Amino acid sequence: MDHIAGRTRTSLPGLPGILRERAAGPRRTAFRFLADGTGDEAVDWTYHEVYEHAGRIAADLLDRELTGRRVVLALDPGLHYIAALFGIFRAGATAVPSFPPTGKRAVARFASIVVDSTPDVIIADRRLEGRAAQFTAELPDTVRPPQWLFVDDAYFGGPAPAGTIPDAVSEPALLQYTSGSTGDPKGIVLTHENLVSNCRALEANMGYEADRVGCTWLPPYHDMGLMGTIMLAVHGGWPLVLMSPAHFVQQPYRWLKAITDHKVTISVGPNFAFDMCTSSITDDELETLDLSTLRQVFCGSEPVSRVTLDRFRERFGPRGYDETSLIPCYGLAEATLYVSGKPTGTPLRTELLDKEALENGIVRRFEPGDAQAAAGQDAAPGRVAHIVSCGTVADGHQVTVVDPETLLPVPAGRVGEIWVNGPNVAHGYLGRTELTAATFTARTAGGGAETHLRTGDLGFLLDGELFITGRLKDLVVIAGRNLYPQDIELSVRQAHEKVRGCAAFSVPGEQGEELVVAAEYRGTARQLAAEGAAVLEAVIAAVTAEHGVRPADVHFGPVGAIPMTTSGKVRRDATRKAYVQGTLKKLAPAADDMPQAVR
Ligand code: 649
Repeated sequence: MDHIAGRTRTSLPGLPGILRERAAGPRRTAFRFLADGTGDEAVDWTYHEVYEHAGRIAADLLDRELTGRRVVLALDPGLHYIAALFGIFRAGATAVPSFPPTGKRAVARFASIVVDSTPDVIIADRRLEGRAAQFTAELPDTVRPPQWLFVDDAYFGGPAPAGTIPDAVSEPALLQYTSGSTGDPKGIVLTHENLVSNCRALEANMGYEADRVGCTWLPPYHDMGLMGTIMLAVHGGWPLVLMSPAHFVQQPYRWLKAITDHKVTISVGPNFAFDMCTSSITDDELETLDLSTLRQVFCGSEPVSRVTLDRFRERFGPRGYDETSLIPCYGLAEATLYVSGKPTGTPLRTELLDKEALENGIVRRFEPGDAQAAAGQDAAPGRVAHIVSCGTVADGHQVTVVDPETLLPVPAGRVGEIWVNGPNVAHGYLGRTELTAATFTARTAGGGAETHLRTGDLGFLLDGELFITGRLKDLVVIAGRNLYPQDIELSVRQAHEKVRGCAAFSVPGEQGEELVVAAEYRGTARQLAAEGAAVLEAVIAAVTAEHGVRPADVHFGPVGAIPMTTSGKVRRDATRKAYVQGTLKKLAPAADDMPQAVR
């Protein structure tokens, strides 16, 4: 039993306790940060160093009497981030993982997190010192101005704090902001029990391996980069190689090179990361890669595409990548992170389903023997849906698939909303009683006392495996058909090479809901004026042919016009709102595009 802040706890020791134990053991590398994205500027920290550095932060926070208060983490990804995180835990405060407020979008989002979480302290890099006062001044009057704690290498390298620093543990441990909307921030309250239970559920999937080494470039302020990598590595006691998301995005090769160089056995990325590798890594770079050490590669956070995985395997199979290591997985921050994943060592499973039936919520295999189905998605784009299994539900958890209207569990073979029950489910959103009750403690109609998390995701269970088909809120319902926007968006992107991002959604029209497609055009307004008719025609033809619905409008905007979450997901609801309000960026002739004479 731990004795914490005057209370007796019978619960698990928690991650701070686990770090303390590892710090007291033999000096082993906990984290290796690739400061420039390559092996040239690698910095290693042992568990002991992490613990000592966390102690400095904790001492500072304790001086300010912050036990039980909230502390926003506004550092860049890296070792200082991890030290500060565990320092906040050690001081018995609640960590609010965030990012440095630099750049217009980041400042707005950061401010919304600060306003909602009302922290006492913000921990930032000393380079931000000059800008802090102005940031504080621009906060609304209703917010008590936070204090700032600036840190850098000198801070962490300075003299050890005087006296002993207690190991406190707060409840809650962490406030996780969803990556969605700036205008409506929602802070998910996570306890130390949630964090540990998530690690245990993942470990049950992963199994034990003596020589495990992890690698991540994911942002540490998202559930997948924080609970999925940093905390999991501390919990499991294996080393983690880190680089910043920016270094990955600039050159995806660095991710696979780090896997090669450090003999990485476990890594993770959203679907888009696999596409980025396949399309950007050159033949010469390919020659330098050895992916044969990989035994677990998690792929989650957005729909897992069969096409993406096939292309990745074709490109990297010859470099030792074995597709059995790929683990499609599903989860969400409201469930700390992990809900389901393919069991380690089993083959990938993809179901070829009748698309029309799926639109009506029915799971029916596309008839085998049909030559088109055998030839794959491209041969029968309008009729087959290739859905990759997200594996089995996490140990100790239950998934119930529920009809979102009647709130009754759906019969087998039907699509419904995914409801989750188990210890990974968080306690709610900070300060949002009604939304918390509706989201975190839902009950099925006529069911027992059991409460569930409503995920807002659609999917089905088949042979005990979970398949995700889309998001309830994003579903485009036209003339009684349920269209999945991501399918329409794929057709739009493939319709013309100049189309980049896009969002499909519906708006009320004279005869019911109408389909609207917003697309980012890779070119100038003048180019669009010249070839616009052809692009428009290609988009309309593709959507009509492949989905049987003609878009009522196709909106073209510049690259960057479509709102995205900080983790790279299309924000269809926000796109629709902007479209309806007329604020969605449109490609209009810019001064540069005008002929010289009229400028
Ligand atoms: C989902 C997180 C799931 C998310 C990840 C397990 C080093 C390397 C690896 C390692 C350790 C060290 O997106 C992640 C589990 C990682 C283990 C790594 O181990 N959270 S979110 O709150 O930002 O968004 C949730 C929403 O994303 C969508 C759903 O709409 C969900 O509500 N989503 C998916 N959509 C379709 N298919 C999927 N597989 C989806 N997963 C999430």
